[in-house]
Amino acid sequence: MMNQQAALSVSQVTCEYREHLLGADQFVPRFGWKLISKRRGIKQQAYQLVVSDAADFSLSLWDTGRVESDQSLHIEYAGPTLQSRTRYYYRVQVWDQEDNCSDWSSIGWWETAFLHSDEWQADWIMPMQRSTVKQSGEWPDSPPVTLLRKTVQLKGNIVSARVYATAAGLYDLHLNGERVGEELLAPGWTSYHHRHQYQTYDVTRYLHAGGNGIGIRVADGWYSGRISWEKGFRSAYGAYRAALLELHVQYADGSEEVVLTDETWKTSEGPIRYTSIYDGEIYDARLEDAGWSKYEYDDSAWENAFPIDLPYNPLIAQENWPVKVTETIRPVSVLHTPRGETVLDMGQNMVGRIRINMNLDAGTKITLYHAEVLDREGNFYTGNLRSAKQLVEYTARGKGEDNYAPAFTFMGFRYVRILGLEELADSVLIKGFTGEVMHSDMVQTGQFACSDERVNRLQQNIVWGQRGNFVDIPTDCPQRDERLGWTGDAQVFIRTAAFNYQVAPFFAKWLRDLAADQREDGSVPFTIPSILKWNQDTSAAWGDAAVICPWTQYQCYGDIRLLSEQYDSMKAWVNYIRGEGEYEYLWNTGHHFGDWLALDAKENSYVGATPLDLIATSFYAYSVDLVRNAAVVLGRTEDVKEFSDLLYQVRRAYQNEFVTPAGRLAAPMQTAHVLALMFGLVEGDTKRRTASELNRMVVQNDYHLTTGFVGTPYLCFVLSENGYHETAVKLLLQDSYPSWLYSIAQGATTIWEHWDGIKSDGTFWSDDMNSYNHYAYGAIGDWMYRYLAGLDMEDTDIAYKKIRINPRFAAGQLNYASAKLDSSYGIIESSWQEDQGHRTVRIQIPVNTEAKIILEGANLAQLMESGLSVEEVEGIFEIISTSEGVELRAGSGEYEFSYKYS
Ligand code: RAM
Repeated sequence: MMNQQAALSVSQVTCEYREHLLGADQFVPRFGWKLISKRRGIKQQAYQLVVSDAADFSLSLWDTGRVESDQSLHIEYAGPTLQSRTRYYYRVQVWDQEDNCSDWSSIGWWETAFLHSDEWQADWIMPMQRSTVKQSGEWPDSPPVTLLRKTVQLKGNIVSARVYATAAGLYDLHLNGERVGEELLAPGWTSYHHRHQYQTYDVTRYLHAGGNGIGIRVADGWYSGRISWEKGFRSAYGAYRAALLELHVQYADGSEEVVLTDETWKTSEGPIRYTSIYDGEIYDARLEDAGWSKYEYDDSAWENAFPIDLPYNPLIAQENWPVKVTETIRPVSVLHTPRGETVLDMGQNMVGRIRINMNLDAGTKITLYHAEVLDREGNFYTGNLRSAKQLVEYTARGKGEDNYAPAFTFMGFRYVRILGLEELADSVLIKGFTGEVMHSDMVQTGQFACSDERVNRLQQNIVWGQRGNFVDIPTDCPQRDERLGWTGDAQVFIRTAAFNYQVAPFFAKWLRDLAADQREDGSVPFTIPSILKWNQDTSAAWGDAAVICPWTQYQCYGDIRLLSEQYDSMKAWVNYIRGEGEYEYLWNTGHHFGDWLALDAKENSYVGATPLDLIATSFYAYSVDLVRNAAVVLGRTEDVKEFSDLLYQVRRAYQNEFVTPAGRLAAPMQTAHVLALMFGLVEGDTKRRTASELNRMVVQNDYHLTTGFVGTPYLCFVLSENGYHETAVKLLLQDSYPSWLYSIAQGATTIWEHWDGIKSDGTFWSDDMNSYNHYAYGAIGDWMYRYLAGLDMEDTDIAYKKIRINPRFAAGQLNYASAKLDSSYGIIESSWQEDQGHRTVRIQIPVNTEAKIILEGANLAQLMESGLSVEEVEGIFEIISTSEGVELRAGSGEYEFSYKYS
């Protein structure tokens, strides 16, 4: 039964979302795979998964045998107990419904690190002297970056070597004069006292028999550096820097050698004189010695490091994709501003750093300032950075050896003002500087395009906003003295994020930090990891991230384990709300951000006009609803009952309080109407009235929105869902202020925090809070994929196993839209085109899934698929004519429908 001309094959295998995973600490990792076939209607009927600790599978550790199941995601390892520091290989073969068998998949592997934190043998070490070097009056205190080194003699034949390392601060690893790996900003930002990541490096190729040198550089970073806008606030986790490292070397004879951080390590300072997340880096290349991590380097003037008593139990293996340079960008031009500044234009508001690669004279001093926008006159503008300096001061080494990029910081910028090289020709400047884009190295999964180029630019801006703000945690902004994991922003954007990129490990890590930082009473801090000093910082629609994010992850990736891990945190949030209001079912107390930055806010206020208790109670209902759904999934029968009752009560309380007896929503704001419709708080006639009233408000406002952070993400959804799709599309295509396309017309290359970040006269919103890279309003992306292009799943489904393709055409406004998603099962596509009353809809459905396809305006008699009448076509197994068009059910495969529409 083998090899039906590749009828069915496994295109990708994963363990915990990666094909190869170095440094895992799950006791029970989970496997998944994607299948492809040229034939239609293919499903998996059975699988066989084999795990071995031998690359050739000569001995299998765990062999499931043939399992009759269509499950191809999250299959839990159930073999013998896994060992630490061991590589395991896995592969799978599958059978389809006709019992055709695939070949074995390619071989994936994962390698465990320390499965138990008490396996760590190394000491945490820190530099003895914390000399404080002040560079100039304006820099906050922070000593130069610490260097730590150690030499070791290794014996003969090395077959493999691993480093396990982390730092209290940020670190990078150097062996024998080379920087190891591409990870940046390691160990990442977590709630360090509870969960502190370490990294695993395969260092086999860096080592040799004989003398070897190991080096670690340690900076303050989020751990002990300046963080938050609160004046003078630093050392959120501790006023020290420390490193922890183990090198494990395996020899061919089976023996092992281990090198540990301890008091025999030496410490000194290097060329990085100052570094900070917000402020940038000061680097004196004349102090560089490439040999500092080599064996033969003379460290006799260095001091001994000292052990520091830090705990091991928070240590966890890296969970998220590491931050890396994912793209390099060349400047598009050099500008000479009216004020006489020399400014590089990168052509894109990007996040990362600038690399200098030039022939400079020794001692030449360059200063680079980074800014997002130019002012009305075309001058360089940094007012919106507030106290963040994001600058680089570089002193050249000379001799043609200047090649530098800051190591422990990142900047949000499009423009770079250069001081110190004014005499150089523009062409030399353009060649000498490169932008390095940095973010968590997630896999891109989504693509959206349509017939309006402005909307395509919007989609790109959303993607750039995601890249720039997914720097290990979901930040609000990447440039000013904030860059914090604001919960509200994350929850509004998560579903869009999960279209554009694979974000499962990214949000899993962040949600565990959320649970770790959640307070005893269940309240959720404003930002995660939590470092702001306010005690009572929680708000409706922000704290709800505790519920919305795990639920969305479950929907998008079917990650039931994460849902179950987060369940207590979800429940605790809802129970917190329950105890907060003056009355159990209404949340009418406390501080809230409300419909943040909405345009109906009072003069000089950021808080929109929609009543705070209405927003709080709406999200209360929504979160209860989702916790109840989670309880159903997790089989918590008692909770299902409890939360169903609670939901009923909260909805009733909402209606009593906010809906008039005649059925009108009392709060006349767009956002109030949006939430009522989105969260199912109104029904029947009241619902119809609410929708038509919302439509009226938008139309009367000449198709402009007034919504802020809370109402905007759902505005187009509720219009499309309630019979006003045309209005939703008009809102999207609106380009006068306020609108999504207004910023595009102003030349934006990322999403702005304010609808009027730059006003039509070219002036700015005030300096005090004005980011040009804030992804919240990018949440419209979700609607673009699901409604405009029509790529969605059934409401009750998870991970796109039951796909729903339902393009909402936009006659006269758009004649083409297309979305693709590389889902957990494989590529889904929904693309449509309209031409003179004729529609073509191109669809791709992955193996082992099926789709409901809704073709509005189609007439069965004329509906064709790839030139055949749909009734004759393979793969389609149900056809229903409805008053709106035709509904079909189809299995996997590629389809091209065409019809004249009415
Ligand atoms: C701002 C942040 C963020 C928002 C909070 C309430 O400081 O930038 O976007 O969530 O305020």
